[in-house]
Amino acid sequence: CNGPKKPLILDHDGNYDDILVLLALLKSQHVDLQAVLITPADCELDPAVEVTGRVLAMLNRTVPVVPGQFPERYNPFPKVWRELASEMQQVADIYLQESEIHRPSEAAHEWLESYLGNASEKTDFLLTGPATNLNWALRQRPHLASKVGRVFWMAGAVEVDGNVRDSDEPGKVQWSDGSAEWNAYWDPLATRELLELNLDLWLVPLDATNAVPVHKDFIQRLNPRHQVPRVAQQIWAQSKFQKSNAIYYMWDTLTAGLYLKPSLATWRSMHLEGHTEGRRQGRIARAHRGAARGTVRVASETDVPAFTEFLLSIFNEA
Ligand code: AGV
Ligand code: CA
Repeated sequence: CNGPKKPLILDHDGNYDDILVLLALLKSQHVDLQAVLITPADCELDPAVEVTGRVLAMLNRTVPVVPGQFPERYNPFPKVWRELASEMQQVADIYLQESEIHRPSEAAHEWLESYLGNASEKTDFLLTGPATNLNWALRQRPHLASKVGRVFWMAGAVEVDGNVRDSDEPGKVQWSDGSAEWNAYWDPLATRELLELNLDLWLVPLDATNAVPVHKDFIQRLNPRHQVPRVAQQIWAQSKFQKSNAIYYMWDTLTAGLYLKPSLATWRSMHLEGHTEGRRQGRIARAHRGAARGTVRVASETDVPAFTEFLLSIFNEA
């Protein structure tokens, strides 16, 4: 897609692939990044803000970095995963210069309300963590939905198993039967409410991301002679060979790739709803027929080789 750059807000939650998404968007020619909102979900907030600021500084960008707040009720991510942002900060300490971060004093959802209120055109959203901030802003001021363009969200598991497991943090994940995906599970109410907002929502659930585990050959093809692909290579290597031995997928980078090039996947229209109670909380499921819900586009089959080449071309392009 050529033509004018599109305004975009990234809302991420500081894990490895969230930061990789930021790197990819900054290298893409087609995105005009307005702000980075940070949801304190799969990260510790301050290291996530710091790494984000350094990545922006590396590419000479002054974009607001706006920390979000915790919802009243949420299901915490495992501690070992939340600590990965500080591991990345150690990488940042070696490779990237310290940065002056432009950090507004309002919370992310309040910042977003005034941003959308002042916006003259629509802004797209890429959510690679829970949907708390966008949902809060639009609950507060529903008319601002007219300022929201396409929303791409990595969340949910529709026709496959979820990824919330008791083994993620033994003894702590007591509320899930394993049917939910983590981004949808962290703030189940925001998940339900966002699906009811009738947005132009493009969902990238585990149904699609299960096809893209991180592979060694992909990491090897990043060009270490340039700074951006070198930093990306470091982060991807950490993700693949992390201590916990969990399989790391290209959950968020697939979502960013599909935002930039939707034709890399096939999309199905579905009526979806989010569960908020009991052990199915956070599960995104097909809604009953006739339910008054907006239709959502759901990524189903990705052309994986084409996606891989596309992502490599973004990182390795001079
Ligand atoms: O459920 C996928 C989401 C993505 O946004 N996150 C990681 C990605 O950023 C949660 C998650 C699931 N399994 C994980 C996760 C793991 N093994 N390590 C860290 N985070
Ligand atoms: Ca994420």
